[in-house]
Amino acid sequence: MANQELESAADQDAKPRSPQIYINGELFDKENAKVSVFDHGLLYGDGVFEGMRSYGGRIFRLDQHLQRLWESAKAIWLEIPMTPEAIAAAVRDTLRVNSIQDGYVRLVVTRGAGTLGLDPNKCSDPQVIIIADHITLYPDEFYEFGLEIVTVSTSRNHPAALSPRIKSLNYLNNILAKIEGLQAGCVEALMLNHRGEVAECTGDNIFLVAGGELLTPSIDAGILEGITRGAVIELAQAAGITVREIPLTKHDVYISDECFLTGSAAEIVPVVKVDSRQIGDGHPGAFTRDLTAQFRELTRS
Ligand code: PXG
Repeated sequence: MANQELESAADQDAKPRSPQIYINGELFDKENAKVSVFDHGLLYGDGVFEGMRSYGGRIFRLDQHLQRLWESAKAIWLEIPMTPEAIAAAVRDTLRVNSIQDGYVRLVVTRGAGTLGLDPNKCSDPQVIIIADHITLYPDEFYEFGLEIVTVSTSRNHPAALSPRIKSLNYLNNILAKIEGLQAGCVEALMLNHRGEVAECTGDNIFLVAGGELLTPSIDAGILEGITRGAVIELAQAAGITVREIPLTKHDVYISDECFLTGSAAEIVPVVKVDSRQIGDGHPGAFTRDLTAQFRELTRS
């Protein structure tokens, strides 16, 4: 019924005036898309989300995003009140209604409105929210000339306290690191884990190239298992490049030949300076450029 509503909305008009936001089977103008101030998503960051890219009106690796959403929800005892198939259809319809081909989709599931106490059992209806928007990419020069990043003092959440594999609505860990990065003049920041090893950036996974091999922290370093990360690993392996998921230190980063970040929003972005040290020859390297070209091919095909 919800999807029928969406279908007809999509058919009626290709370009609505106001962006249409999906909440629990209904579409709302952006101005009227609201949730309760008692929603535990707001009060406690109690909920999960996905950030996905669409290319030519299709979500890149939607199945993997939905799987990760369900895994995040399971980890926090949140029951998503729809099937993956129904959410997939709602995501596609929301893109279509908003006439977005190449864009960004934020899929959010909150715990729902409850009382002013932590108890999630007091929350009645989880809110399923889908926002389709145009993506604001990093400026072109970041891709052409590479990024400078810094290691920040905020370490990644200890996996025993809150697993970084959960893509939860509580992003304070990453936001604090992001603020530290911005204060140092960098749009991305490198976070270490509880062991002092390289983990990931605030919204991106990290890769190094050293001795012709591709190196990246493994999931048990306490990182988000990025969808883009997975795609890049597959592309590299298909190209015959050895990929090693191993513990990495800041030192490994400093002496690497190439460094790049991956994420749904950023795709693949080269890094040419870390903590004031030039990486490789200070320009995006050949592995990074090749993998970027292959990733473009994959997403646009
Ligand atoms: N690590 C963290 C902590 C992230 O939040 C990634 C890695 C990369 O994962 P994916 O699956 O996207 O390859 C993320 C994802 C945004 C935005 O609006 C952030 C992400 C994704 C999409 C948009 O800043 N982070």
